[in-house]
Amino acid sequence: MKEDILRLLSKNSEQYISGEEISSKLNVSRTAIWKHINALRNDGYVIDSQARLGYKLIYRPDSLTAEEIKSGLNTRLIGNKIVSFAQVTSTNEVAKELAIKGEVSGTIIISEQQTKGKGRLGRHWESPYGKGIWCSVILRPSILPMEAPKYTFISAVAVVEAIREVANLEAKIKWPNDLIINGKKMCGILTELSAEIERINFIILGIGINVNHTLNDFPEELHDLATSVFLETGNIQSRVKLIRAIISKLEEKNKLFTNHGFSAILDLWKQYSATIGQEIIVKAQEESYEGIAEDIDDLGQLVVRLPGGETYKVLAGDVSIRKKTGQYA
Ligand code: BTX
Repeated sequence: MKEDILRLLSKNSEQYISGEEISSKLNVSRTAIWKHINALRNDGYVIDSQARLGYKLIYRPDSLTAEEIKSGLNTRLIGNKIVSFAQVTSTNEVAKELAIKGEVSGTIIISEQQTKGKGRLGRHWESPYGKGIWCSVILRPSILPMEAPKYTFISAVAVVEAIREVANLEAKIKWPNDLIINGKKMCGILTELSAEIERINFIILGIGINVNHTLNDFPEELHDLATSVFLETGNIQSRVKLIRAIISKLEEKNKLFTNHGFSAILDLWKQYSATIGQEIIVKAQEESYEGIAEDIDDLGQLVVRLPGGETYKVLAGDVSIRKKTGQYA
């Protein structure tokens, strides 16, 4: 109902809309409308009310609520349902619980803060309140489980394009799951899978983006490793605009993948890559390999040209890229 009221207020943003009109359009009592308007005010919306005229929306906050994100969103699959929280342990964990209970494909879980944000391999992901975008998408694609990592690539391409469009910032993709700028991490993607041998039950696409962080919003150990859209552009960004753009791009890239195959995604991924052609060290489980990152194969594996001339394919690992100084970062 809050969403519907907000939609009506937004449509009439130049003028007042009477309680009576809202009441008849949405088929609810005037008292219920008053309650929802107050709830919206508590969420940070400024809504003026005048005795004879009704209500007028004056200001919308940059809050990552389902109502705010949904208004003006035109996607069919991704974000068809959005569940927003002020605080969760990890949006991936909440998404997983909901997916097990049967939540539909395309549902997004988003939170202003995560207390136990997860990176890969049990690492921690810093997710302070109100600064970033911490979200997870439930998907149920008809592909083989071994193809699930392709969704990390689809997401990376979508997020790069959204950041370029909204913030005019050229982030690059570091294989397999980071978006970096000037060598520092701005976004991480964590794709998790529930599957049987031949069938995916669901994929959880976890996306974390540092948006309006100042340096003080990061713990000291991340000062040299992490950055945010604000730190790179000097401008506070609308997180709502950015998440809407990400949702639209995810839908677009998911369609591209379905209709034209993974090679269409890889072509874009390579354009945005910070890894291909670089001297790298890749740590994969117990082993480390040093060489040139030559290509990505059609399963998303990194093809490394080793010093002896032979190539080695890595399915999962952490890459450090050699800088001009000779150091790896
Ligand atoms: P990763 O394992 O590649 O990166 C984790 C590492 O990144 C940490 O060990 C730390 O060094 C560094 N790090 C931690 N927090 C940040 C940060 N905010 N910015 C930059 N660097 C950081 C990357 O894993 C995948 C992260 C996915 C996060 C999303 S948020 C929404 C969803 N829910 C959830 O719990 N995880 C995902």
